[in-house]
Amino acid sequence: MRSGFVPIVGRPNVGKSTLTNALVGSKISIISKRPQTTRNTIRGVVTGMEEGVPAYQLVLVDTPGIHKPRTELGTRLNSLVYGTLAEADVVAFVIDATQPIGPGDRLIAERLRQAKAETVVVVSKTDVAKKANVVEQLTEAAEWGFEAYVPVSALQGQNLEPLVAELVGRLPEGPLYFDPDTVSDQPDLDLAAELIREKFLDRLRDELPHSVVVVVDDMAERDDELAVVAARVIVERHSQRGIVIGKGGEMLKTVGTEARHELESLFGTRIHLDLRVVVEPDWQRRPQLLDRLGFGASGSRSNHP
Ligand SMILES: Nc1nc2c(ncn2[C@@H]2O[C@H](COP(=O)(O)OP(=O)(O)OP(=O)(O)O)[C@@H](O)[C@H]2O)c(=O)[nH]1
Ligand SMILES: [Mg+2]
Repeated sequence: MRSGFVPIVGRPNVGKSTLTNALVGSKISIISKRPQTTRNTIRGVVTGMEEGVPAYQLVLVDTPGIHKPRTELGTRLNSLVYGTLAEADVVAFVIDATQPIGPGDRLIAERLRQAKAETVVVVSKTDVAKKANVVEQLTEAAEWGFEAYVPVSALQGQNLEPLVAELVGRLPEGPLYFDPDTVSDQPDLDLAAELIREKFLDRLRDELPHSVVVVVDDMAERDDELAVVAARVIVERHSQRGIVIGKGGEMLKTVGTEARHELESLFGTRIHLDLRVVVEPDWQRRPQLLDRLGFGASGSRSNHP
């Protein structure tokens, strides 16, 4: 059978995580309208079956958007992405049909050429882009000379089959890396932390979303019907703590309720969500603290290294 690793790379906000979830058919990676949402490499597994037997296995690797870093965290995230190219069998390079191709895209294209990775360019968000713009993007991107170009709408699930065919066709012969029923190798605690962070991203403004990191310290079943999830919401400054908690605790309550509902449907049990807001001054810039939060200088991130 054909199998292999497929990093999904591109600028922030182009729709990499939405595409990963659409291909996997399950929400394994969080989404927001803000750039720099994803902060980890998240593996999503797509196993194609034929007559009850695995015919191929794509191990997709959702990655953080490659950007000009302003903090130590940003630098680490970019190198995390470039690190995934070393284990890539094929790369899916996502560009956004609603935005002109810019220097950020060209830089990534250049890095992919240097890495000599077989690359399929994905033009995303075709549901909202004008047809003429999609054609323009395809024509301009074609100058990069990569292996294939596929327009898709991840949100509406359009044209995903041709994309899968292009990726699978370029995989080498290989083993079944994951059980066919597996959709992701992400630990439950990490997924829970991300889902909580997603709810903050929806509600917070300006630079604040970038200042928040969530760590789930414990998830314990109290009985058959209730699990207790204890999470720390870490911010960079005392003033931010106030905003995250909100007037009379309103913000924390709203976000907590939204997160709880999603965790309950994910884990199929009632959840008691215990959120604590903690200040770790300038955590995005402090190497040792980043290590402790699981953003290692290299390798994949885990809240529980
Ligand atoms: N209309 C439309 N919107 C999309 C599509 N794919 C993604 N989006 C939107 O684009 C925004 C960014 O999507 P993400 O999937 O979080 O983008 P990303 O590339 O993973 O972003 P980072 O993790 O920040 O690098 C969200 O508001 C999505 O709803 C699509 O196919 N159509
Ligand atoms: Mg993402």
